[in-house]
Amino acid sequence: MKLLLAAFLLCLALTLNNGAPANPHGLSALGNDHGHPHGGPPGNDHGHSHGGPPGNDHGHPHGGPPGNDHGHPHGGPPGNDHGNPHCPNDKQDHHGPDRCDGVEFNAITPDEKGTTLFFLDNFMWMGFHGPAHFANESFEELDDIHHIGHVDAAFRMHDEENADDHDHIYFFLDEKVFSYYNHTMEAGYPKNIQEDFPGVPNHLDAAVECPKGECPANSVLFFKGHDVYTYDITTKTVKMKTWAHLPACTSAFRWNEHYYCFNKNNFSRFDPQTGDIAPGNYPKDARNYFMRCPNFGHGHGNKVPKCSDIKLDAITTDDTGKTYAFIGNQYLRMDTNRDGLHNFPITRQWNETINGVDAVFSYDGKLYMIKDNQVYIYKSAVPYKLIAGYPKTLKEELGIEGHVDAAFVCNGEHFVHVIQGDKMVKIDLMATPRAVSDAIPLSMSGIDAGLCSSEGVTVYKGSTFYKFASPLIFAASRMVPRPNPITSAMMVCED
Ligand SMILES: [Ca+2]
Ligand SMILES: [Ca+2]
Repeated sequence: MKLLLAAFLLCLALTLNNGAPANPHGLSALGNDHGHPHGGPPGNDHGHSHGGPPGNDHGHPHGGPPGNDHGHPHGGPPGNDHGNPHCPNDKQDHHGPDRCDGVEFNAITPDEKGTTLFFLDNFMWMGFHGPAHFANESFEELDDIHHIGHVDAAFRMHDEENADDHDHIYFFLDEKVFSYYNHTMEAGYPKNIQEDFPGVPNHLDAAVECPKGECPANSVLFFKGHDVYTYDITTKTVKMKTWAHLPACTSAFRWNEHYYCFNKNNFSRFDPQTGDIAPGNYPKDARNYFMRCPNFGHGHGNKVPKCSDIKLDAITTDDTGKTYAFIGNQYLRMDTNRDGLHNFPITRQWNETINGVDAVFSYDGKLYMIKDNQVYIYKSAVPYKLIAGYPKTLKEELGIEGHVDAAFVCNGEHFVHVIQGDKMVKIDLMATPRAVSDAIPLSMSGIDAGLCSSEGVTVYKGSTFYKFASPLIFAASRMVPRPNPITSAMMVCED
């Protein structure tokens, strides 16, 4: 009896581990997505050499799925995500397929909560690790109504102006389209594809959303062989192109603003406007990145940093609402938690800042990056382009000298607050020449980064942050408030 109980507890522990997001191996400066997967999404690879062996884009080994999309805390051993054959009640006992065998998915899409769904025949995986389930346990009508047994293509609608459709998951089966929200099918579905998406063919191979900013307009890319139908959601018009240079996508997936075309068990990162494959050694085996498989993934043994070891260099929110944190030669988009956090080399977006940054602020559609005594100004649009004539010196551009710890501009203001040691100076960005209008002694020093938003000022110091209602209150504060710890919900780190 005692033995049985012990066996049960062991199974329970293993099951819990299996349920945790993938993780473990790699990580990088900013860490991994909530602790988990490591290292690397397949994104990074531009062929730059920032050190490290091939395949390693951060100078760290990585590998592993791009992050945790469940928002679970992570943990769990690297490797085997298919459960434990010794546990009688393990969910995978229905003998579903094993994605570590090297499968060709039928479709891949995030759901409305940011969990990535992988479809194969009538099975579905939720997240980057864990067992397969029957797809009709989650999307009942796909099978009950249609009895087709597989999904041709799927995507998550991005249409913020249309709340009735935004974040809905669309599935394509033969000539039909299904729309789901929160795993519930919308009234009126399924429809014929042409009824909902005029000009888009039946029997699709793959589909992926492409929001405005990444495509010229909010769009969906539909793939059929090498033909790509770019469907404009607003005008309901289609443009067809043939991308013979890209493998025929049997599923397509947008993750952290990057686009992945899957073919067999491999994937290639591509440009959604041209179909050009990103630099790097594509195609790559999905098992090294998008799932946790024994003997796959790089960098086994590498650790996600502890949140208590995190130290930001800079943070800013640009005019489009994207929040970037910078650590070393890496950056992290902090407003994309829902779909998993992941860090990338800074040079991927800002070519010239190869040695990292000291402070970054956003003003008037531009990103100002300060490193040593240089100021780099980029237009805030992807791809970020250095404005001609930059970098310039701090003295020339802002009228100041010395090391800059942090800098921020509050919404709608034309003053930048620059923190240098234990003082904060205010500079009018509309004045020529630029000159310090105010220098205020601060009650705290050693600040690493600062951000101003509608919620006030947040300053980061080591692994903690402090909030103040406004720059004035921050400047006037004679008492250092209680620090808040940086957590794995904000950064790629382990609590
Ligand atoms: Ca497909
Ligand atoms: Ca700094």
